[in-house]
Amino acid sequence: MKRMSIRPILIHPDPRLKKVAAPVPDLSDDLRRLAEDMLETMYDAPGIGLAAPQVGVLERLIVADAVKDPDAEPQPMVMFNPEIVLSSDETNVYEEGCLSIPDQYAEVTRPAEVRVRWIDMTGEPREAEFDGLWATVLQHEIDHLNGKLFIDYLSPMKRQMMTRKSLKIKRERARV
Ligand code: K2U
Ligand code: ZN
Repeated sequence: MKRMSIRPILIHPDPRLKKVAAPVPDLSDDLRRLAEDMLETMYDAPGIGLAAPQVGVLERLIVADAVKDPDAEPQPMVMFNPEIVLSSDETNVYEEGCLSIPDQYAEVTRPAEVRVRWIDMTGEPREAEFDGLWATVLQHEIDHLNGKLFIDYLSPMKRQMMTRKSLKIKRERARV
């Protein structure tokens, strides 16, 4: 059985990060392998979330593990075709980062609680409510499936500054 592999993460600006990802028609072993690779890539980064477009796959699949306590059991979450079906009026502010916009953080305000519907790894439909960091991460990842980045919530000035810095990092990493 081929072991899982860590996949390269696309760095902003990249047109693939701005596209709307296609719904997953139905589960396959390839999609399950992709989800496993995304979890391994996320933990390796390290990160607490990752969306398929970030590894160049324009399909509606996200993974997350928003358990920040290093001693706690990891809680890997895999969601195919996730949808937010309800979000609270109350909001939360969190200093977000993004593995596709390295080393830059900014405060983003989002609904504090969301109810999400998705298909899980076994192909079963699921529905649950999330609050706290889980709510933030899942909204951030689902935004990725719609070509939206956390910097899109910032002022044009701030967004431009962070894009320029990300481009600089991207070019440095591209040089051998
Ligand atoms: O790029 C991503 O989607 C991974 C994001 C997940 C995230 C979403 C919302 C708020 C924080 C993080 C991060 O880059 S993972 C790295 C990280 C971990 C904890 C806190 C901030 C950033
Ligand atoms: Zn991100």
